[in-house]
Amino acid sequence: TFNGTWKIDRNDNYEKFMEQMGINVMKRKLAAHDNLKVVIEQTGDKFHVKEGSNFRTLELDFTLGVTFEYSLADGTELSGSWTMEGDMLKGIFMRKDNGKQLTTTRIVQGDELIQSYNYEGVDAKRIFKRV
Ligand code: MYR
Repeated sequence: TFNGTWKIDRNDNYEKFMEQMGINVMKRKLAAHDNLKVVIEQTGDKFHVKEGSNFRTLELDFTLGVTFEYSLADGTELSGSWTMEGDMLKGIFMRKDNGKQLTTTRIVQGDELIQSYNYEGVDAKRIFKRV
């Protein structure tokens, strides 16, 4: 289950990923230590997510398979949806500014939530621990 409070523990190749996203070095340095915390509440195919970081706090709702809008901390707007494949959440999002695709997955392994990202051939992971 994805339900619970998840706090960022470590990143893998996130710096390179952000660079590929076109984020400048100043913002990358800050974002690498954003203290991201995500609270996930799943009820059937509906999710309520609370996100908190050094940059912002926000809450959002989405339903599996239903397109919604999401803005990154730097203002980049995405549109897309999550679906469930087995135990894995798979997200396919499109950047509104350039039409390029960002894919992401979430999976729980033990006491960790692993979120993977791909953008334009660069993969990264952010690994969260259950609080
Ligand atoms: C959520 O389920 O938490 C909201 C929807 C997430 C959409 C995809 C997030 C991609 C984040 C990429 C971070 C990029 C930083 C350069």
